[in-house]
Amino acid sequence: MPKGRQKVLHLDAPLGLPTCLWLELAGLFLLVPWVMGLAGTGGPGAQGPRGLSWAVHLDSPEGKREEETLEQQADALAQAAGLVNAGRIGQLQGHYLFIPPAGHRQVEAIRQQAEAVLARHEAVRWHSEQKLLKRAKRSVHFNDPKYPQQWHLKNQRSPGRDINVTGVWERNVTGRGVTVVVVDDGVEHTIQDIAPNYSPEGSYDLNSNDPDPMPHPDVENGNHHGTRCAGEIAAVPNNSFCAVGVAYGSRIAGIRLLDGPLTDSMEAVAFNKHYQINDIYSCSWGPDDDGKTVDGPHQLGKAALQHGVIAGRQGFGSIFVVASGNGGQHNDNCNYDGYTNSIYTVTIGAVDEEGRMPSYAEECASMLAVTFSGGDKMLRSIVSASPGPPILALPTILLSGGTTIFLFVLCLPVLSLRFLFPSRAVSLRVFCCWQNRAEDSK
Ligand SMILES: [Ca+2]
Ligand SMILES: [Ca+2]
Ligand SMILES: [Ca+2]
Repeated sequence: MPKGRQKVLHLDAPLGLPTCLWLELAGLFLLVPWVMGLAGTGGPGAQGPRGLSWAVHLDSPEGKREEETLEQQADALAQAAGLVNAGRIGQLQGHYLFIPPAGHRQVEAIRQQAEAVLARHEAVRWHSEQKLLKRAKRSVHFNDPKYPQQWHLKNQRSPGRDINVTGVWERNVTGRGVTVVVVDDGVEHTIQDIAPNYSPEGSYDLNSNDPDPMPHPDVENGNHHGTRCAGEIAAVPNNSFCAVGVAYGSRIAGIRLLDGPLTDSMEAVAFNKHYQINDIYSCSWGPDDDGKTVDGPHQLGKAALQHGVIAGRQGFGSIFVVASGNGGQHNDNCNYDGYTNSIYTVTIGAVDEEGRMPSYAEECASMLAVTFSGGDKMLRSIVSASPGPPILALPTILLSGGTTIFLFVLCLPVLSLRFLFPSRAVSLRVFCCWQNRAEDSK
Protein backbone atom coordinates (compact mmCIF):
# COMPACT_ATOMS: atom_id res chain seq x y z
CA MET A 1 0.00 0.00 0.00
CA PRO A 2 1.57 3.27 -0.99
CA LYS A 3 1.45 5.93 1.67
CA GLY A 4 1.07 8.60 -0.96
CA ARG A 5 1.25 12.24 0.03
CA GLN A 6 -1.62 12.50 2.38
CA LYS A 7 -2.27 15.68 4.25
CA VAL A 8 -0.97 15.80 7.79
CA LEU A 9 -3.91 16.12 10.11
CA HIS A 10 -4.12 18.90 12.66
CA LEU A 11 -3.06 17.96 16.15
CA ASP A 12 -6.37 19.15 17.45
CA ALA A 13 -7.01 16.36 19.90
CA PRO A 14 -5.06 17.89 22.82
CA LEU A 15 -5.52 21.51 21.84
CA GLY A 16 -9.02 21.55 20.52
CA LEU A 17 -9.91 22.95 17.16
CA PRO A 18 -10.36 26.60 18.22
CA THR A 19 -6.92 26.63 19.85
CA CYS A 20 -5.35 25.25 16.73
CA LEU A 21 -7.01 27.81 14.56
CA TRP A 22 -5.84 30.58 16.84
CA LEU A 23 -2.30 29.31 16.77
CA GLU A 24 -2.38 29.01 13.03
CA LEU A 25 -3.74 32.50 12.57
CA ALA A 26 -1.22 33.90 15.02
CA GLY A 27 1.54 32.06 13.20
CA LEU A 28 0.44 33.50 9.90
CA PHE A 29 0.56 37.05 11.22
CA LEU A 30 3.95 36.47 12.82
CA LEU A 31 5.31 35.03 9.62
CA VAL A 32 4.13 37.76 7.28
CA PRO A 33 6.87 40.34 8.00
CA TRP A 34 9.49 37.62 7.98
CA VAL A 35 8.30 36.42 4.63
CA MET A 36 8.37 39.96 3.35
CA GLY A 37 12.05 40.02 4.18
CA LEU A 38 11.91 42.53 7.00
CA ALA A 39 10.90 42.32 10.62
CA GLY A 40 9.94 45.98 10.90
CA THR A 41 6.90 47.82 9.63
CA GLY A 42 6.33 48.07 5.94
CA GLY A 43 9.38 46.29 4.62
CA PRO A 44 10.81 46.18 1.15
CA GLY A 45 7.90 44.05 0.03
CA ALA A 46 5.66 47.05 0.64
CA GLN A 47 4.36 48.96 -2.34
CA GLY A 48 3.27 52.55 -2.59
CA PRO A 49 0.25 53.87 -4.46
CA ARG A 50 -0.21 52.03 -7.72
CA GLY A 51 2.86 49.94 -6.91
CA LEU A 52 5.36 52.82 -7.01
CA SER A 53 8.66 52.07 -5.33
CA TRP A 54 12.36 52.77 -5.78
CA ALA A 55 15.37 50.67 -4.94
CA VAL A 56 18.22 52.87 -3.78
CA HIS A 57 21.84 51.87 -3.20
CA LEU A 58 23.65 54.19 -0.82
CA ASP A 59 27.39 54.57 -0.52
CA SER A 60 28.45 52.76 2.63
CA PRO A 61 30.29 55.00 5.09
CA GLU A 62 33.01 53.37 7.11
CA GLY A 63 32.73 52.97 10.86
CA LYS A 64 31.29 50.71 13.50
CA ARG A 65 27.78 52.08 13.37
CA GLU A 66 27.60 51.53 9.68
CA GLU A 67 24.15 49.95 9.52
CA GLU A 68 22.55 52.45 11.81
CA THR A 69 24.15 55.35 9.98
CA LEU A 70 22.98 54.02 6.67
CA GLU A 71 19.48 53.60 7.99
CA GLN A 72 19.39 57.19 9.19
CA GLN A 73 20.79 58.39 5.90
CA ALA A 74 18.19 56.40 4.03
CA ASP A 75 15.39 57.88 6.13
CA ALA A 76 16.61 61.42 5.46
CA LEU A 77 17.09 60.80 1.76
CA ALA A 78 13.67 59.26 1.38
CA GLN A 79 12.10 62.24 3.09
CA ALA A 80 13.97 64.64 0.82
CA ALA A 81 12.68 62.71 -2.18
CA GLY A 82 9.11 62.88 -0.93
CA LEU A 83 9.15 59.21 -0.09
CA VAL A 84 9.29 56.88 2.90
CA ASN A 85 12.08 54.43 3.66
CA ALA A 86 10.42 51.01 3.75
CA GLY A 87 13.58 49.33 4.97
CA ARG A 88 16.60 47.40 3.83
CA ILE A 89 16.15 45.09 0.87
CA GLY A 90 16.75 41.61 2.20
CA GLN A 91 20.36 41.19 3.29
CA LEU A 92 21.84 43.69 0.82
CA GLN A 93 23.74 46.25 2.83
CA GLY A 94 23.14 49.83 1.72
CA HIS A 95 20.13 48.89 -0.41
CA TYR A 96 16.77 50.34 0.60
CA LEU A 97 13.27 50.44 -0.78
CA PHE A 98 11.56 53.81 -0.88
CA ILE A 99 7.82 54.10 -1.32
CA PRO A 100 5.47 57.08 -1.52
CA PRO A 101 3.77 58.04 1.73
CA ALA A 102 0.27 56.78 2.27
CA GLY A 103 -2.51 58.87 0.81
CA HIS A 104 -0.60 60.33 -2.11
CA ARG A 105 -2.40 60.06 -5.42
CA GLN A 106 -0.36 62.24 -7.75
CA VAL A 107 1.82 59.58 -9.24
CA GLU A 108 3.63 61.69 -11.80
CA ALA A 109 4.43 64.41 -9.28
CA ILE A 110 5.83 61.83 -6.88
CA ARG A 111 7.88 60.27 -9.61
CA GLN A 112 9.35 63.56 -10.83
CA GLN A 113 10.38 64.66 -7.35
CA ALA A 114 11.85 61.29 -6.45
CA GLU A 115 13.83 61.01 -9.66
CA ALA A 116 15.14 64.55 -9.37
CA VAL A 117 16.39 64.09 -5.82
CA LEU A 118 17.77 60.56 -6.20
CA ALA A 119 19.58 61.36 -9.45
CA ARG A 120 21.42 64.32 -7.91
CA HIS A 121 22.16 63.15 -4.39
CA GLU A 122 25.83 62.42 -3.82
CA ALA A 123 25.15 59.51 -1.44
CA VAL A 124 23.15 57.62 -4.04
CA ARG A 125 25.30 55.14 -5.89
CA TRP A 126 22.45 53.75 -7.92
CA HIS A 127 18.67 53.88 -7.94
CA SER A 128 15.89 52.32 -9.94
CA GLU A 129 12.13 52.52 -9.96
CA GLN A 130 10.83 49.03 -9.44
CA LYS A 131 8.88 47.51 -12.30
CA LEU A 132 6.55 44.56 -12.24
CA LEU A 133 8.27 41.43 -13.50
CA LYS A 134 6.55 38.62 -15.31
CA ARG A 135 7.56 35.15 -14.24
CA ALA A 136 5.97 31.86 -15.22
CA LYS A 137 5.76 28.93 -12.87
CA ARG A 138 7.65 25.98 -14.20
CA SER A 139 5.24 23.13 -14.65
CA VAL A 140 4.27 20.69 -17.31
CA HIS A 141 1.26 21.25 -19.50
CA PHE A 142 0.04 18.85 -22.12
CA ASN A 143 -2.49 19.36 -24.87
CA ASP A 144 -3.17 15.65 -25.24
CA PRO A 145 -6.94 15.28 -24.86
CA LYS A 146 -6.80 12.21 -22.64
CA TYR A 147 -4.09 13.43 -20.31
CA PRO A 148 -6.63 14.76 -17.77
CA GLN A 149 -7.98 11.20 -17.50
CA GLN A 150 -4.55 9.72 -16.81
CA TRP A 151 -5.05 9.93 -13.08
CA HIS A 152 -2.21 7.49 -12.41
CA LEU A 153 0.16 10.18 -13.72
CA LYS A 154 -1.51 13.18 -12.10
CA ASN A 155 -4.63 12.74 -10.08
CA GLN A 156 -6.67 15.93 -10.15
CA ARG A 157 -9.66 14.46 -8.36
CA SER A 158 -7.74 12.89 -5.49
CA PRO A 159 -4.38 14.67 -5.29
CA GLY A 160 -1.57 12.43 -4.19
CA ARG A 161 -3.11 9.21 -5.45
CA ASP A 162 -0.81 8.99 -8.42
CA ILE A 163 2.77 7.98 -9.12
CA ASN A 164 4.07 11.50 -8.44
CA VAL A 165 5.91 11.69 -11.73
CA THR A 166 5.26 15.27 -12.83
CA GLY A 167 8.04 16.69 -10.68
CA VAL A 168 10.46 14.31 -12.36
CA TRP A 169 9.35 15.49 -15.78
CA GLU A 170 9.81 19.08 -14.69
CA ARG A 171 13.46 18.22 -14.09
CA ASN A 172 13.61 17.00 -17.65
CA VAL A 173 13.90 13.37 -16.66
CA THR A 174 11.66 11.70 -19.21
CA GLY A 175 13.42 8.46 -20.06
CA ARG A 176 15.60 9.99 -22.74
CA GLY A 177 18.44 7.65 -23.65
CA VAL A 178 16.56 4.51 -22.61
CA THR A 179 14.93 1.98 -24.91
CA VAL A 180 12.08 -0.22 -23.76
CA VAL A 181 10.97 -3.21 -25.77
CA VAL A 182 7.45 -4.56 -25.51
CA VAL A 183 7.51 -8.32 -26.04
CA ASP A 184 3.94 -9.06 -27.01
CA ASP A 185 1.63 -9.37 -30.01
CA GLY A 186 3.34 -6.56 -31.90
CA VAL A 187 3.48 -2.79 -31.72
CA GLU A 188 1.60 -0.59 -34.17
CA HIS A 189 4.46 1.81 -34.53
CA THR A 190 2.85 4.00 -37.16
CA ILE A 191 0.23 5.61 -34.92
CA GLN A 192 0.84 9.21 -33.92
CA ASP A 193 1.56 8.54 -30.27
CA ILE A 194 4.14 5.84 -30.99
CA ALA A 195 5.87 6.69 -34.27
CA PRO A 196 8.20 9.49 -33.09
CA ASN A 197 9.57 7.31 -30.29
CA TYR A 198 9.67 4.02 -32.16
CA SER A 199 12.95 2.14 -32.27
CA PRO A 200 13.17 -0.17 -35.31
CA GLU A 201 16.69 -1.11 -34.20
CA GLY A 202 15.33 -2.81 -31.07
CA SER A 203 12.39 -4.48 -32.78
CA TYR A 204 11.75 -7.85 -34.38
CA ASP A 205 8.92 -10.12 -35.48
CA LEU A 206 9.46 -13.66 -34.24
CA ASN A 207 6.08 -14.83 -35.55
CA SER A 208 6.81 -13.87 -39.15
CA ASN A 209 10.59 -13.87 -38.82
CA ASP A 210 11.11 -10.35 -40.12
CA PRO A 211 12.29 -7.07 -38.59
CA ASP A 212 8.88 -5.36 -38.51
CA PRO A 213 6.70 -6.12 -35.44
CA MET A 214 3.54 -4.55 -36.87
CA PRO A 215 0.54 -6.48 -35.44
CA HIS A 216 -1.65 -8.62 -37.64
CA PRO A 217 -5.19 -7.84 -36.47
CA ASP A 218 -7.65 -10.67 -36.83
CA VAL A 219 -11.31 -11.22 -36.06
CA GLU A 220 -10.74 -13.06 -32.81
CA ASN A 221 -8.04 -10.87 -31.42
CA GLY A 222 -7.27 -7.33 -32.42
CA ASN A 223 -3.71 -7.81 -31.34
CA HIS A 224 -3.66 -4.35 -29.80
CA HIS A 225 -2.22 -5.46 -26.51
CA GLY A 226 1.41 -4.62 -27.20
CA THR A 227 0.50 -1.29 -28.72
CA ARG A 228 -1.44 -0.27 -25.64
CA CYS A 229 1.46 -1.17 -23.43
CA ALA A 230 3.79 0.78 -25.66
CA GLY A 231 1.49 3.78 -25.38
CA GLU A 232 1.53 3.75 -21.64
CA ILE A 233 5.28 3.71 -21.75
CA ALA A 234 6.18 6.22 -24.39
CA ALA A 235 3.11 7.93 -25.86
CA VAL A 236 4.21 11.21 -27.36
CA PRO A 237 3.16 14.29 -25.38
CA ASN A 238 1.86 17.59 -26.70
CA ASN A 239 0.81 16.29 -30.09
CA SER A 240 -2.88 17.01 -29.42
CA PHE A 241 -3.49 13.30 -29.75
CA CYS A 242 -4.56 10.75 -27.22
CA ALA A 243 -2.41 10.40 -24.13
CA VAL A 244 1.00 10.87 -22.54
CA GLY A 245 3.46 8.09 -21.76
CA VAL A 246 5.01 7.87 -18.35
CA ALA A 247 8.48 7.91 -19.91
CA TYR A 248 7.62 9.89 -22.99
CA GLY A 249 11.25 10.65 -23.79
CA SER A 250 12.21 7.00 -24.10
CA ARG A 251 12.44 4.94 -27.26
CA ILE A 252 9.99 2.10 -27.68
CA ALA A 253 10.60 -1.12 -29.56
CA GLY A 254 8.42 -4.15 -30.18
CA ILE A 255 9.04 -7.86 -30.40
CA ARG A 256 6.13 -9.73 -31.94
CA LEU A 257 5.91 -13.10 -30.24
CA LEU A 258 2.41 -13.92 -29.08
CA ASP A 259 0.54 -14.08 -32.39
CA GLY A 260 1.21 -17.71 -33.21
CA PRO A 261 2.68 -20.91 -31.79
CA LEU A 262 5.12 -20.20 -28.98
CA THR A 263 8.03 -22.36 -27.93
CA ASP A 264 10.69 -22.23 -25.26
CA SER A 265 13.30 -21.42 -27.87
CA MET A 266 11.25 -18.47 -29.14
CA GLU A 267 10.99 -17.06 -25.63
CA ALA A 268 14.73 -17.42 -25.27
CA VAL A 269 15.34 -15.51 -28.46
CA ALA A 270 12.90 -12.79 -27.41
CA PHE A 271 14.50 -12.27 -24.00
CA ASN A 272 17.86 -11.50 -25.55
CA LYS A 273 16.78 -9.87 -28.83
CA HIS A 274 18.83 -6.75 -29.54
CA TYR A 275 19.89 -6.76 -25.94
CA GLN A 276 22.57 -4.15 -26.45
CA ILE A 277 19.90 -1.75 -27.74
CA ASN A 278 16.95 -2.61 -25.54
CA ASP A 279 17.43 -1.73 -21.89
CA ILE A 280 14.12 -2.93 -20.46
CA TYR A 281 12.04 -5.92 -21.55
CA SER A 282 8.32 -5.60 -21.06
CA CYS A 283 6.25 -8.75 -21.55
CA SER A 284 2.51 -8.93 -21.12
CA TRP A 285 2.00 -12.61 -20.85
CA GLY A 286 2.53 -15.61 -18.65
CA PRO A 287 1.00 -18.85 -17.44
CA ASP A 288 -2.77 -19.10 -17.07
CA ASP A 289 -4.09 -17.25 -14.03
CA ASP A 290 -6.62 -19.96 -13.28
CA GLY A 291 -5.46 -20.85 -9.80
CA LYS A 292 -4.43 -24.32 -11.01
CA THR A 293 -1.49 -23.76 -13.34
CA VAL A 294 2.07 -23.92 -12.08
CA ASP A 295 4.42 -22.91 -14.88
CA GLY A 296 7.16 -20.52 -15.83
CA PRO A 297 10.07 -20.14 -18.20
CA HIS A 298 11.51 -23.47 -19.30
CA GLN A 299 15.12 -24.45 -19.80
CA LEU A 300 15.96 -22.06 -22.63
CA GLY A 301 13.87 -19.20 -21.32
CA LYS A 302 15.55 -19.45 -17.93
CA ALA A 303 18.96 -19.51 -19.54
CA ALA A 304 18.11 -16.47 -21.64
CA LEU A 305 16.89 -14.50 -18.63
CA GLN A 306 20.10 -15.29 -16.81
CA HIS A 307 22.23 -14.49 -19.83
CA GLY A 308 20.37 -11.20 -20.32
CA VAL A 309 21.08 -9.93 -16.84
CA ILE A 310 24.74 -10.83 -17.24
CA ALA A 311 25.52 -9.77 -20.79
CA GLY A 312 22.74 -7.39 -21.85
CA ARG A 313 22.84 -3.61 -21.73
CA GLN A 314 26.60 -3.50 -22.27
CA GLY A 315 27.15 -5.69 -19.27
CA PHE A 316 24.92 -3.74 -16.92
CA GLY A 317 22.25 -6.35 -17.39
CA SER A 318 18.93 -6.39 -19.19
CA ILE A 319 16.01 -5.36 -17.01
CA PHE A 320 12.92 -7.54 -16.82
CA VAL A 321 9.69 -6.57 -15.08
CA VAL A 322 6.77 -8.85 -14.40
CA ALA A 323 3.35 -7.96 -13.10
CA SER A 324 2.07 -10.17 -10.37
CA GLY A 325 -0.89 -11.57 -12.33
CA ASN A 326 -4.62 -11.23 -12.75
CA GLY A 327 -5.88 -14.40 -11.14
CA GLY A 328 -7.13 -12.94 -7.89
CA GLN A 329 -10.70 -14.09 -8.50
CA HIS A 330 -9.41 -17.65 -8.85
CA ASN A 331 -7.28 -17.38 -5.74
CA ASP A 332 -4.24 -17.59 -7.95
CA ASN A 333 -0.96 -16.67 -6.33
CA CYS A 334 2.13 -15.39 -8.08
CA ASN A 335 4.34 -17.70 -6.05
CA TYR A 336 3.23 -20.35 -8.55
CA ASP A 337 4.33 -18.29 -11.54
CA GLY A 338 7.90 -18.97 -12.59
CA TYR A 339 8.26 -15.58 -14.23
CA THR A 340 7.22 -13.62 -11.18
CA ASN A 341 9.27 -15.63 -8.70
CA SER A 342 12.40 -15.68 -10.86
CA ILE A 343 15.41 -14.02 -9.29
CA TYR A 344 16.00 -12.38 -12.66
CA THR A 345 12.80 -10.39 -12.64
CA VAL A 346 11.17 -7.69 -10.58
CA THR A 347 7.54 -8.37 -9.77
CA ILE A 348 5.09 -5.52 -9.48
CA GLY A 349 1.58 -5.67 -8.07
CA ALA A 350 -1.42 -3.40 -8.42
CA VAL A 351 -3.37 -1.09 -6.18
CA ASP A 352 -6.46 0.77 -7.23
CA GLU A 353 -7.08 4.49 -7.02
CA GLU A 354 -8.06 4.08 -3.39
CA GLY A 355 -4.76 2.35 -2.63
CA ARG A 356 -6.44 -1.02 -2.13
CA MET A 357 -5.70 -4.37 -3.68
CA PRO A 358 -8.12 -5.00 -6.57
CA SER A 359 -9.96 -8.29 -6.71
CA TYR A 360 -8.07 -9.45 -9.81
CA ALA A 361 -4.64 -8.86 -8.28
CA GLU A 362 -2.37 -11.61 -7.06
CA GLU A 363 0.03 -11.41 -4.18
CA CYS A 364 3.22 -13.30 -3.43
CA ALA A 365 6.51 -13.13 -1.61
CA SER A 366 8.43 -12.13 -4.70
CA MET A 367 6.47 -8.92 -5.25
CA LEU A 368 8.79 -5.97 -4.91
CA ALA A 369 6.36 -3.07 -5.15
CA VAL A 370 2.90 -2.02 -6.21
CA THR A 371 1.67 0.77 -8.40
CA PHE A 372 -1.64 2.19 -9.50
CA SER A 373 -3.85 0.29 -11.86
CA GLY A 374 -7.51 -0.11 -12.66
CA GLY A 375 -9.85 -0.95 -9.83
CA ASP A 376 -13.14 -2.70 -9.33
CA LYS A 377 -16.62 -1.47 -10.09
CA MET A 378 -16.79 2.29 -9.96
CA LEU A 379 -13.09 2.98 -9.69
CA ARG A 380 -11.32 4.50 -12.62
CA SER A 381 -9.20 2.55 -15.08
CA ILE A 382 -5.94 3.40 -16.78
CA VAL A 383 -5.91 5.22 -20.11
CA SER A 384 -3.38 4.45 -22.80
CA ALA A 385 -2.82 4.77 -26.52
CA SER A 386 -4.59 2.38 -28.78
CA PRO A 387 -5.10 1.88 -32.48
CA GLY A 388 -8.61 2.18 -33.85
CA PRO A 389 -10.42 4.15 -31.24
CA PRO A 390 -7.46 6.08 -29.89
CA ILE A 391 -8.14 5.40 -26.25
CA LEU A 392 -8.75 2.33 -24.25
CA ALA A 393 -9.45 2.10 -20.59
CA LEU A 394 -7.62 -0.90 -19.23
CA PRO A 395 -9.26 -2.18 -16.10
CA THR A 396 -6.70 -4.65 -14.84
CA ILE A 397 -3.20 -5.07 -13.69
CA LEU A 398 -2.14 -5.08 -17.31
CA LEU A 399 -0.71 -1.63 -17.13
CA SER A 400 0.44 -1.50 -13.56
CA GLY A 401 3.64 -3.21 -14.54
CA GLY A 402 3.88 -0.73 -17.35
CA THR A 403 3.68 2.23 -15.07
CA THR A 404 6.32 0.81 -12.84
CA ILE A 405 8.58 -0.23 -15.64
CA PHE A 406 8.72 3.23 -16.82
CA LEU A 407 9.65 4.59 -13.51
CA PHE A 408 12.68 2.39 -13.98
CA VAL A 409 13.04 3.95 -17.40
CA LEU A 410 13.06 7.35 -15.80
CA CYS A 411 15.63 6.24 -13.29
CA LEU A 412 18.07 4.73 -15.72
CA PRO A 413 19.58 7.92 -17.08
CA VAL A 414 19.95 9.30 -13.58
CA LEU A 415 21.03 6.37 -11.48
CA SER A 416 23.48 3.67 -12.25
CA LEU A 417 21.86 0.39 -11.49
CA ARG A 418 25.30 -0.90 -10.74
CA PHE A 419 25.41 1.65 -8.00
CA LEU A 420 22.08 0.52 -6.69
CA PHE A 421 22.87 -3.14 -7.09
CA PRO A 422 26.63 -3.59 -6.99
CA SER A 423 26.49 -7.26 -7.77
CA ARG A 424 25.56 -7.76 -11.36
CA ALA A 425 24.15 -11.16 -10.55
CA VAL A 426 21.42 -9.56 -8.49
CA SER A 427 21.08 -6.36 -10.45
CA LEU A 428 17.70 -5.06 -11.38
CA ARG A 429 15.94 -7.23 -13.90
CA VAL A 430 12.62 -6.18 -15.20
CA PHE A 431 10.32 -8.34 -17.19
CA CYS A 432 6.87 -6.99 -17.58
CA CYS A 433 4.37 -9.79 -17.59
CA TRP A 434 0.89 -8.44 -17.36
CA GLN A 435 -1.47 -11.14 -18.33
CA ASN A 436 -3.28 -11.75 -21.59
CA ARG A 437 -6.69 -11.82 -19.99
CA ALA A 438 -6.40 -8.17 -19.16
CA GLU A 439 -6.59 -6.96 -22.70
CA ASP A 440 -9.98 -8.34 -23.44
CA SER A 441 -11.66 -7.66 -20.15
CA LYS A 442 -12.27 -4.03 -20.97
CA1 LIG B 1 6.30 -8.47 -39.44
CA1 LIG C 1 -0.14 12.15 -27.21
CA1 LIG D 1 -0.91 -15.93 -11.81
